[in-house]
Amino acid sequence: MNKKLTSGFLWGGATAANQCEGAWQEGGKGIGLIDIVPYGPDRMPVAKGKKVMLDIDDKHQYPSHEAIDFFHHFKEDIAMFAEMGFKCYRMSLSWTRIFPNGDEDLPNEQGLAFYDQVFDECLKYEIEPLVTVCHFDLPVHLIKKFGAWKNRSMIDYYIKFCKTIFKRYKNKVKYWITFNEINMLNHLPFTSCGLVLENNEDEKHAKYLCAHHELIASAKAVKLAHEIMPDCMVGCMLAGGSFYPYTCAPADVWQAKQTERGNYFFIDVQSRGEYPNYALKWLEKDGIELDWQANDKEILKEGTVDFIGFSYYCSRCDTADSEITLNRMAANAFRTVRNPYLKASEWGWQIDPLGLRITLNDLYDRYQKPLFIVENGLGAKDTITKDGSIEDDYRISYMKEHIKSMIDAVVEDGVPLMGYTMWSPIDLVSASTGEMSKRYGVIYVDKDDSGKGTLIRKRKKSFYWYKKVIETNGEVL
Ligand code: BGP
Repeated sequence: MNKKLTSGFLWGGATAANQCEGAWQEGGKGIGLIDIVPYGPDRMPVAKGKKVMLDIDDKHQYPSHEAIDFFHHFKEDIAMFAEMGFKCYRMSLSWTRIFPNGDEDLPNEQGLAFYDQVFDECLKYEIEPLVTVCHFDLPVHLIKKFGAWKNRSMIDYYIKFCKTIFKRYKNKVKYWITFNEINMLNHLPFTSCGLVLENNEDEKHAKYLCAHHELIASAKAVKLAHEIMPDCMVGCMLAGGSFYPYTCAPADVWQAKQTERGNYFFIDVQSRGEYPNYALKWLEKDGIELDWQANDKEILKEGTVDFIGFSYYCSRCDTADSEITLNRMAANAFRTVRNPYLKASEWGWQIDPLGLRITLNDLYDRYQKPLFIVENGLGAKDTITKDGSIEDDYRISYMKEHIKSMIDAVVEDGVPLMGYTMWSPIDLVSASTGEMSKRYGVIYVDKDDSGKGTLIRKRKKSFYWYKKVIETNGEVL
């Protein structure tokens, strides 16, 4: 059997503007969502949509303000990606670099020029950019003025942003993603889409409204991208990871299926162009009315995605037994039962390489569209040895097992996979905790949780390992 990945397989890494760029007030940039998400114990409540403070407050430390200062280090960082042989670099654009408040008539030229330089640097090394239009990011001004995605007018601002960047970068970027982990709206509503609940507002209703507007915006963006860039490919992006029933009791199987549907709902719409029946029934049952407009159905149909991008860190487990505790920390903000068969990372995320093969197969069975693993990696604490090296064998082992499983899905199960961009090739600020010490990189960045450090970059042991993996197209792991 052919045990090889195709030669055009897009190996690489993924980052997000809000977690790596820093320079939060340079180049005409406005205040973005992540600039007000605090570090420390207030982060998770805020991330979940509670206790939201929409102004900068000196009591909090905002790690994203400097982050790893990719804004000033991008040439050095991309050169290191190139040294590893990257074929693809997934990154996102900071909305507020381009439209500082979101509702200006004209974009900020300095912001556009910055990304021109970043793309040029990638293309110089023949690294294909894969660009997420919106990765946990939006202008704070739009939250204050309209209540963010609860308001339908967000669609127009988002599309204006899309039109600007599609036209500007049409000769440099072929691969696009409309929203990062769109289903995270259910789990981290503030971080994901700026959802702030007003007094007595029904949370479910508010979330569905945001979802509907994001789905219409996504579909419009796909259509627009195809008009402006006929050869481009546009994907959706799911926080992936299959749901297992905790036992084979039919009630557990049903519960796991229902929870999984809640996860798939978004990409069911983005890839099939219509609301699935189960979601329509849920809305009916909860008495939720969405602001459907005359041509919404047509828009969804015309804007289906070309590929399914997804992140995979862990699998999940669900039960119908209310006596069993569900633990949100065990699975990237998702509520899950601890799976007794799996080990977990230092942050409790359950490690399940075979689960990646299962998820790849589930997704392909469900959608029959090309897939793209756009995030996968291990958050861990690294130590620097006396001789200055970083021996991160745990990270190598995590990635090795997941890549093996990915190759099995491709060569043995026939799943069409466009590429694999690990999260993240370089240490950056953690989205859920705001820590620097939760490191994912194969490149170390000297910066600690209190924001101190030289920002010097260093190759970890995993850097050389991943370089070899790419060089041999996954044959040497
Ligand atoms: C995904 C997000 C990323 C990234 C990653 C790791 O959910 O798309 O932005 O942060 O998870 O999560 P964390 O940084 O919380 O460890």
